Amino acid sequence: MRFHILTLFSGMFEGPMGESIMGRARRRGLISVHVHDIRDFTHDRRRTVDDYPYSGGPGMVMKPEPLFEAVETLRESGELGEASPVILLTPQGRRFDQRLAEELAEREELALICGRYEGVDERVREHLATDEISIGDYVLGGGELAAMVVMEAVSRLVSGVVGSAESAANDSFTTGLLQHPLYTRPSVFRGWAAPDVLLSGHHAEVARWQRRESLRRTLERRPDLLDGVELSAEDRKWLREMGYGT
Ligand code: 6GU
Repeated sequence: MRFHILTLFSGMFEGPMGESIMGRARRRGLISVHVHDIRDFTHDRRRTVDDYPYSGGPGMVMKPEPLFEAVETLRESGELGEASPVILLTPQGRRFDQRLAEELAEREELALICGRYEGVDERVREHLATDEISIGDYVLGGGELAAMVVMEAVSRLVSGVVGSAESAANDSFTTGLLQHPLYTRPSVFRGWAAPDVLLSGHHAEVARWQRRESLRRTLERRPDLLDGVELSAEDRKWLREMGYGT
């Protein structure tokens, strides 16, 4: 998976994209992150990337020319495929979730435009971006952190990036349920014992416990998610016992 980032703040990507999952995936050649400074696509002495809104009012608007030129330069040089999505990160975009991460992970390459200031000239949305994404209902100073969120969530779904296929498949949200509680050694910590079943070595019983606890946690914290989950007869029985649907 190749990511192209268009940003005014390249430095923001240096730390986070070099560590942990992303750093390891990059070193192993499973993903690559190419950060492009939008200012490099200006031509005036001041390297102007923003201007006043025609409508008046507060704040500045990102000018269209450097963004168009950046994307067109990448496309013409072959760095960015003609059909690769160009995603504008904006609070007005489609809400990012695991389903969208899975859709994006099927692509070979994504370009992410990080909006800054009060916004981006509308012609960028209309004629340059192919998609718009928001990472949630709150306001960030710009799209940089949102782009990193998208990149990390998508990268985890790229084959080989996360340790085992199983650990990605069992994620909260991939199953549609929140994850069950996890325990590690010591089996008793400050008098608080891990559930006996987990130490039993009885795999089928452990799997049933995990499923039941996933259901319990989802019911307690995110009952809205249960609507989208396929439930077995046993799942339904457990949920009834927990007071769901009664
Ligand atoms: Cl993508 N950008 C900004 N500026 N704020 C956001 C966002 C994006 N997603 C949620 N809030």
